[in-house]
Amino acid sequence: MATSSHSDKNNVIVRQPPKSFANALTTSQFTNGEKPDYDLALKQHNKYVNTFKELGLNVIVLEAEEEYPDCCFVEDQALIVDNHVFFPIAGAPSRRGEQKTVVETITPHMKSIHWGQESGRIDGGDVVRVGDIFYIGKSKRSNNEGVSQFQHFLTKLGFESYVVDVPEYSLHLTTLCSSPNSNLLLIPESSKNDLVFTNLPDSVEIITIPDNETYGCNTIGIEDKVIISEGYTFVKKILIEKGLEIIELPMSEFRAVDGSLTCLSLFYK
Ligand code: CIR
Repeated sequence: MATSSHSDKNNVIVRQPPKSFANALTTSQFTNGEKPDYDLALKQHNKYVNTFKELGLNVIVLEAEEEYPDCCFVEDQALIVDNHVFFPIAGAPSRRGEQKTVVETITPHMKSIHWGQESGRIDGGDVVRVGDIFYIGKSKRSNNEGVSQFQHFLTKLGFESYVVDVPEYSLHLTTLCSSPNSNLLLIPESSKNDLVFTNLPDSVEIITIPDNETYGCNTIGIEDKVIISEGYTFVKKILIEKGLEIIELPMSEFRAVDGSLTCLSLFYK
């Protein structure tokens, strides 16, 4: 989800992993450094795409770009808020060239277009929307200038936003948490004190997830359904108890390179 509201997900842009996927950037936050398997990643990606089709979304599949091993993580290349877009300068220099095709695809559908300026850095993975409040991660991939440019964009659109310091052990803010609907926020137990969500409304319940399911904290909410990563039993059980319908997807190959469910998609109305 990152920046779109739960009911605004009519169209989704995804990109298939390239054959060079084994060279994607990774801090091995969730693994022991194993390389991802391209064939399995493609199968997992196809399931991801089919899920959106089955949910009735219009799915736009971009072609893989071999020179960009991380190109399937389209979330990082555009911040779409109610069909207004902010194109950031991505934090990782090796990923900046991925943006061109994303820009060409999205631009015709947007009400307004805004560009990140030097020396600002921010990735889509740094942003979590909780209802109508935006939390912006100050992470390995963002800097104060990038965060403040995006906040300016949000302020002009009438949204409140707050900065959250992302701990060193994590890549992005979305790597650690998500808001599967406007009233829930999933956070791993040991990150609870590290992540400060200023002015979180009382209506939002924080669900603390055991640390061995940290990767499972990244989810995608679409209306009353939630897509979660396969194998996270606590996350699954608690979201079912909250009355949500769960769709589980295998994500092992994306997890190997620090990629979560939200990283693979960009939604717009
Ligand atoms: C990277 O390091 O940039 C990719 N391997 C993973 C990007 C994950 N994207 C995200 O959290 N939005």
